[in-house]
Amino acid sequence: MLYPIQNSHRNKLDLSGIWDFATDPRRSLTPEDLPGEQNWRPMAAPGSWNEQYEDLFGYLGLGWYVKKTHVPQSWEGQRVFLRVGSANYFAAVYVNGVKVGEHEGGHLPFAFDITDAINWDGENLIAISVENELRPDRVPSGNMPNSSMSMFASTPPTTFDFYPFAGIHRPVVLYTTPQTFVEDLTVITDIDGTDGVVTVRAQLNAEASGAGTVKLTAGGKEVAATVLRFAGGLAVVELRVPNARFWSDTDPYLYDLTVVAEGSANSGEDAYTLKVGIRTVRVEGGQILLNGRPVKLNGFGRHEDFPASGRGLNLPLIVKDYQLMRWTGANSYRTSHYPYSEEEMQMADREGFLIIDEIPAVSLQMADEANFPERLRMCLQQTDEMIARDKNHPAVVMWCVANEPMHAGVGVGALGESDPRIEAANLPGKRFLDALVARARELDATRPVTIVTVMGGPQSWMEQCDVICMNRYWGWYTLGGQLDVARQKLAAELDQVWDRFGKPVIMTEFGADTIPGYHGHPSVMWTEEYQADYIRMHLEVAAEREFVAGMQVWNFADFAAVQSIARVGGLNHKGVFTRIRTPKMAAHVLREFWVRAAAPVRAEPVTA
Ligand code: GCB
Repeated sequence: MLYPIQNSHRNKLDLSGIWDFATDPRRSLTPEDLPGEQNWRPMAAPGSWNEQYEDLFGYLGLGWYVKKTHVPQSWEGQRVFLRVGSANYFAAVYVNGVKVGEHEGGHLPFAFDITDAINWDGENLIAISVENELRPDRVPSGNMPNSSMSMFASTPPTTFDFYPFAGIHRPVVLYTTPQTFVEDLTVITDIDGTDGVVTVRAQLNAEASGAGTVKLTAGGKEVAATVLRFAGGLAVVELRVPNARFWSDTDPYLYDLTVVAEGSANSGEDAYTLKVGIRTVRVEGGQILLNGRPVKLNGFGRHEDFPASGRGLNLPLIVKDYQLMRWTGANSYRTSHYPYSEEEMQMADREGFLIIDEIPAVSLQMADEANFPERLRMCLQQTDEMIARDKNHPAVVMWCVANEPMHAGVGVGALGESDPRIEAANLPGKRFLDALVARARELDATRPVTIVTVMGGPQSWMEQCDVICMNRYWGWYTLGGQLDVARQKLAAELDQVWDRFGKPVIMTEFGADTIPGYHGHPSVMWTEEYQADYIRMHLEVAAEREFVAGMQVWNFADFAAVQSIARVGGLNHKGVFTRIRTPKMAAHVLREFWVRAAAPVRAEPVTA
């Protein structure tokens, strides 16, 4: 699933813009009748429909997006694909009334070969139907009879704590390739002394043989190159880069890698270029090693979320958010709770952010075994699709295959310590999660794999993880307003987990809801002072423990959640920035720890 690019062998036409949109709650529209007499209204794509119209806020049923486009005649003879960057949750794509494919699951791209459906002499009608119904057998799930979210009495009835935005969330593009083309590239990097070792696996779309080249350049200058010999459509080569400049969070240096597949009798030449960062990631004892050196993942859990655009790709927001994260001194985030846009991942490569990349398996209800087979199928598909999409990003340093799977009888974050007795009772859940961890490892042996666990959940669910990732709310959902006791509980739990597993620990969530502008002395829950104290307490406890390999605050910014007694104005207010990105007091605390503490101490002048 390579990102579509424009070069002299490939073309790309971005169909982002204002589309025609109509709801179809009874599913009565047929693609042959489109556009028809519907009540079409303008709808931006990418963008969630829920925030563009007040009457669509709660609508999760079927909606149709329609757009007409010409396809350049100069493209004739090439293969033409239609690619959707993501659509939540289920999408079907039609070209001139012909169904070209469908896709289940949000947040990941899908593409169909539409060459045979194209009208080269005139306009082409593209229609995409999308629905985001909440169902118990989907991932993530909704409309559960006994969801662990029931304590929030949520509307809509999700099992998770964010708004289930619906629609086309990332660009729809047409792109072309030659008949025989480079369908996939896998780039694996290693370090040998001061040399970089880059292994390239190039896969054609057909079992063709033939020749090609691969070249690595730095600032336009060639640093390594070799020939490719495709056999059965596959070529694997190794490049060596003497005195390589390694990619890291402090020096995110990127090379350009270009693969060329020579043309044949029935196909022109193809070429594909992607950015490559030479780096290694390993886990050793209580440390995560980037290029052999210990690194801490400091930053956030986030959401793709903003007024009006909803979960839709919002490029200025991406730039702004990276700037704000840098300002706090962060070097990392988790793509909670679903893979983020490809543009986000490209920014992470470029800006030097260390990413924990997560599939949409949030709040899997592990007491509900009846729905296991369907959910496992989806989780495996999402793992496959995420790794296929993101495997070449140096920024991605870890795969996460679940966030807070829920064991029987749990309320979100309501519990304290994990009780070892629940482990035996939760073996089916463990088997489910172990299967996901195994799949990620099978697909990519070069990155650590993890699942993010809920407070009070069975610790045995973390056994297979390379890094222990814990969401904990000592001092918020548990022991709210009692930061002194919370500090002791947190410290004790971190030490216990380290004793049991002997692996690096990342706190992937800790946070306190905070109404911006609400102050208190003494600091009480919901005030900016309380959030600042709560975060300071956590960072202090972590600083005393070398095995804590990262602290990711929940959340970077306030975000749209469900309506409930726990979510003021339908927002989760745990952001250190507001939803429109103004800092709360806590953002300054992060700077204190992550910028000032990290600043090099200036040597005092030596005086005689
Ligand atoms: C969690 C979830 C996250 C919620 C958060 C909260 O543990 O992983 O999705 O938003 O707690 O604020 O309750």
